[in-house]
Amino acid sequence: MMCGHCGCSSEKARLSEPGVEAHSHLHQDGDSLHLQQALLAGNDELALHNRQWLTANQITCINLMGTPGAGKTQLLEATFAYAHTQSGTGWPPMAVLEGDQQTQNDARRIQACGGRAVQINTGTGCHLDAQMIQAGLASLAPRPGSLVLVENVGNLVCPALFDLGEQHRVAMMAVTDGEDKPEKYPHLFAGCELVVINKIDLQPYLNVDLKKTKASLRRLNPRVEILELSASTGEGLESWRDWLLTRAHHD
Ligand SMILES: Nc1nc2c(ncn2[C@@H]2O[C@H](COP(=O)(O)OP(=O)(O)OP(=O)(O)O)[C@@H](O)[C@H]2O)c(=O)[nH]1
Ligand SMILES: [Mg+2]
Repeated sequence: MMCGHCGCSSEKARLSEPGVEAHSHLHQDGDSLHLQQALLAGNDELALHNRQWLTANQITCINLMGTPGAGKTQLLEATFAYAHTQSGTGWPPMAVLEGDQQTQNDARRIQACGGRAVQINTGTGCHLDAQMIQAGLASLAPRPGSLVLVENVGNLVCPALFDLGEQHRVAMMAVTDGEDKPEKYPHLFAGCELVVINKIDLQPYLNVDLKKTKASLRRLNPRVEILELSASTGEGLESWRDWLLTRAHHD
């Protein structure tokens, strides 16, 4: 599936070998715009299929997008650890689809926490798409009633364009990313229900002004929820748990 804006092709990327040209940008002429629209429409059709399958199986799917290194995997690790300490108290079965260009690192991190995870490598691709999620779900085979957490490729641009069939979108940034990320990358932050601002344990060492971040978020997305937390220390994790469990299907 080709990215309609930067032109990267994850399909080509998965088949590519070392040394193959990595990233070719489309020219924004009339023909390529047609091509982009067709590709995005193809993605939307598959996303609809995924959503119908998820709903039929009472599975809640959350698309976690954000900056590289924001702490997406660490939040998922912390979520599994938290659920483990509270087993039997409202947590559904959980499983993870991990998206990265290369490496199995993040799936291994989730598995080390006792979680089920499948890694999707996008090669030169900069985002997950509905076709990858369809294949990932087939391999993950989540139980009916599960919560499936998708960690998208760390990137604030292209993941926002691709519907995966998820029911909920979460954007994540860290205090170390700087307060202006929502203004610079508005599409992703405008299109999510929740923004997680991570690494608040580091705030005392930085000059970052989170009031500015939150004001930009509210301008872009007046109904957005904002959670400040530290996936490392566990501060704020109760609110994340509450947010997740409110959205999860219950048997
Ligand atoms: N101080 C602090 N460090 C954190 C926190 N969360 C994550 N980190 C650190 O930030 C680094 C990146 O964390 P990851 O969980 O790998 O980030 P990610 O968003 O999954 O990164 P990519 O998958 O590469 O996009 C690691 O060294 C983590 O230990 C936090 O709340 N506080
Ligand atoms: Mg990660």
